[in-house]
Amino acid sequence: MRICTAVLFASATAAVAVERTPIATGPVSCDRLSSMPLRNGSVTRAEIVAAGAFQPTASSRGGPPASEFGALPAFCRLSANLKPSTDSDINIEVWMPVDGWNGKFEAVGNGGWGGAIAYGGLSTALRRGYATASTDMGHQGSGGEFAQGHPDKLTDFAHRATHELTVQAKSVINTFYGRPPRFSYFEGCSGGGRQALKEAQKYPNDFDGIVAGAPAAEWTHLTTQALWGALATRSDSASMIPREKLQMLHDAVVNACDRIDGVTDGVIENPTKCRVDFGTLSCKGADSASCLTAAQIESARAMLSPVTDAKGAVMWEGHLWPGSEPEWAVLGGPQPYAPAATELGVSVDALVEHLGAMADRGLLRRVAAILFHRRAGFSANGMGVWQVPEDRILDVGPKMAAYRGISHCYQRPTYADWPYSIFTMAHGRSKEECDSILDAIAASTPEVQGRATLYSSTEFKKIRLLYFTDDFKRWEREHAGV
Ligand SMILES: [Ca+2]
Repeated sequence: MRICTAVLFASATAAVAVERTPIATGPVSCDRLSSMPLRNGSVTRAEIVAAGAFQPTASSRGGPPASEFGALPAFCRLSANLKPSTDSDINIEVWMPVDGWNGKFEAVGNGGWGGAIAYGGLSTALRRGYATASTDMGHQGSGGEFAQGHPDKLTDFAHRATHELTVQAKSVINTFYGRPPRFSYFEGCSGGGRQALKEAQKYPNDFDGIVAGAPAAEWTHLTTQALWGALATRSDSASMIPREKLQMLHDAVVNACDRIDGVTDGVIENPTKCRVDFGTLSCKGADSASCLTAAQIESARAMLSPVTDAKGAVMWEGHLWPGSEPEWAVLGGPQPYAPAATELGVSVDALVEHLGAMADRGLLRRVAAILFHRRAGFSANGMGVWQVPEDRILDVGPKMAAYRGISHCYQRPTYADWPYSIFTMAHGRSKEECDSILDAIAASTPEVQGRATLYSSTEFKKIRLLYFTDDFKRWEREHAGV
C-alpha cells in the first residue's frame, strides 16, 4: 500500500544488447495475428473485443470497477505464452485500439509478486489511446511460493518477463498497425516501480520514458524492513499502536515539521529534514487516545528507524519517513483475518483470495464487524407503527425506510383492532432520540392517519443466528423438518 509518486527516468542510451528494430510489414487483421510467429512463444488468442464488451476475470479483482471496463473502446486483444527458458511460463496480453491509436505504446507494471495480468493498467492505457501490454510475470497467484526451486521463474519475475513482454508487444503492434510505435513507455507502481527501475537498469533501449512510482526495490532489504516494523509493533499487545492513534501521531508530526519547508500547508515537503520526538506524546496519566504509552513510543521510534543488527550496526537505511504514520497499520497494525486464517490452516493471503472469489460468485455479501451497539451507547430502540392508507403504503414505506436511524422497516397485515400497517425500528442513545427520529418521519409523511411507538420492556433474547453450525443443523432436524 505504497503511495505512488511518479518519477520520470529518461531511458539511458548505454551500450547493451539492442533489440532489432521491428520492420514494418503492413497492417494485419486482428484474427490473423493468431498465426503470427513469436520468438520463444506462441499466440493463444487474437480477437476483436467490441466496445464495452470486455469482461474482467477474477484475477482482475482489486482493479477498476466493471463500469470502467464497460467504457473501453473496441480493441484487438492478443494473448500469448512465452517460454524464454524451459521452465518459463509467461503469459502476456497486448491490447490495441481498433480506432484512434495515438501511435504510442505503454507497457504497464504489476504490484507485489504480480501473478496476474494487470487488467486495470491495460484499461487505463487503452482508454487514453495507447497500444498497451501486461504480463503475469511468469507465474499465477499473488504469493512468492512459485520461486522455490525454480530459479528461471524467479528470473522471469525479476526482469525477464517484463523485457520479453516489451519485445513481443512491440512486434505485435508493428504487425497489427503496419508501423512501430512512435514512442514506448513503461509505467508501474510499487512492484511495478521495481519493474520500471529494472528495465531502466538492464534494458535501457526498451523504452523512451519510464514512470517508476514508489518503486519497491531491493526486495530482500525492503521485506526485512517490513518485518522490522511488524516485530516492533507486534512483539506483544502493549507494543501495538492502536489504529485510532495513527492520525493523532500524524497530526503531531505534521505540526512539528510542516513549516520546515517554509510553507504551512499540511505537507512535509522534505521528510528527511523532519526530526520527531515521540517522547513528547508520552501519556502523563492513564493511556488515552491523545497520548502514547512507553511501549507505544518505542514502537513508533522503531517504525522510523533503520534496520540494525544485534550490535546496533545499520543493515539497511531504507525505512519509513515522518509523515507515513496514517499507513502504519499496513505493516504494524492488527491483522483482522489472521485468527480465522490460523484456525483454517491457510495463509491470510489465501483466505482473503478465497473470500474475494466467494464475493465474485455472489456467495458472500460482505465481511462485517458487529458492534455491540448497546455498549457503544445506542441502548434505546422504539418500534414506530404507522397507520397508512393501503394505496399509499408502497410510496410511504421506502420513504420511512430511508431514514438513517431506522434499521428495519416492514409492512405487516392489519386487523380490525390493529390499523398499523408499516413498522419502523428506530435506534438511538435514549428514548428521546428515538422519539425525535419517529417524529421527523411523522412530520414528513402527511399520509399517516395514526401512529404509536412500542418500546421494549424486557429483553429475553437478542442474538444473530449462527447458520450451518452442528448445533443449528441438529436443531433444524428436530424442529424445522430439514
Ligand atoms: Ca509544508
